[in-house]
Amino acid sequence: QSRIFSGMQPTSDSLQLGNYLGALTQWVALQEEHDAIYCVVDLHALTVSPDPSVLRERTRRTAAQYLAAGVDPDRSILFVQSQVPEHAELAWLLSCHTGFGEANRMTQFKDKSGKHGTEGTTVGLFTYPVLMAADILLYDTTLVPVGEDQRQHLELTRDLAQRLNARFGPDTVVVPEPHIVKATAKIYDLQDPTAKMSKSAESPNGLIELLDDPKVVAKRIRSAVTDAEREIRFDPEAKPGVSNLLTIYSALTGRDIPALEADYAGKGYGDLKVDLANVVVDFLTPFQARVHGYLSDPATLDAVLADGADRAQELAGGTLERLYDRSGLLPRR
Ligand code: AQP
Repeated sequence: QSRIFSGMQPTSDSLQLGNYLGALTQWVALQEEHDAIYCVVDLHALTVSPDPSVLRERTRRTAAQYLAAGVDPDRSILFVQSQVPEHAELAWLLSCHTGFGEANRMTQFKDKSGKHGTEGTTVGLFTYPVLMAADILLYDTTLVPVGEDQRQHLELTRDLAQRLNARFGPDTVVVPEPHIVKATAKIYDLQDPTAKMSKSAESPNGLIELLDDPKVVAKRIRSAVTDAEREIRFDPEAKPGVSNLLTIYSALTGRDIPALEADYAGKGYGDLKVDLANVVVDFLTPFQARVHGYLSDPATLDAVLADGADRAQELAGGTLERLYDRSGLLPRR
């Protein structure tokens, strides 16, 4: 039996379509067959200095979106990272096994700190991948469903796991595998279809947020950047904009790409965009109603999360104890 772990940062009021298609839909599918643990990684969100009351609200909103997407707290463990202190504790231990140069090679850090240069950034942003490794290794995770942008962080997690096993014995931690579904591994920005869609994109025009007004979403899809040809064909190299629209269409309807190409033979980009806008709005409308339902009862939502934290902590505590022991830390009694 595989053990699944994954998380997302509460860095925005809403998740975006890339988070949903790249990760969240896989989470929901995987919980059917496996033991799954899903986390709102609020400690990670601290790396971008959020306003405290905004962070709290976004943490609940993120959890509500997991539930609305179909994460089932009776089947999976659903919790908030900061409520299980073992995450931060293991991150310290792992940081003592991570090479500075190794951490320095993480491209996401370069992208995210780039604008301000390393002088204007925090140590937390730099060590973010170490905390992520702790999240995963704490639960003896075998599979981590993520989008393509997390592949390098997963590699670091695997390297750290192998290092611990070489140092402290082969059964010290489980070495996890990424679970990246190729078709939806990277959803692109509608205005810049060579850049990944991101919650914290500089311009919102290329972004589809799950909690956006459906009218705004439809307009953004209709204004998506395509190319100067007329043919609706899946070719990510030559036609990144059209290919991205086809990917989204296919993922939300379950219709495969060749079938969509056949449906749109002889039709124009405008037809594709109008139909896709309808598909996305039909998905978002009931999704948003479910999210608002969960958010209208924060006490129940908090109780679900607290219960998840209790269950997660039981597993995390055992792993941390094992690692502390093998590291030579003196037990309290
Ligand atoms: N565009 C994308 N296509 C496919 N998968 C994606 N993911 C993110 N963007 C896309 C996947 O969603 C999960 C979210 O992880 P995260 O919250 O830790 O943040 P991230 O990867 O940095 O995603 P964002 O949306 O771009 O957030 P910000 O702007 O806060 O950095 C991961 O599994 C990721 O692979």
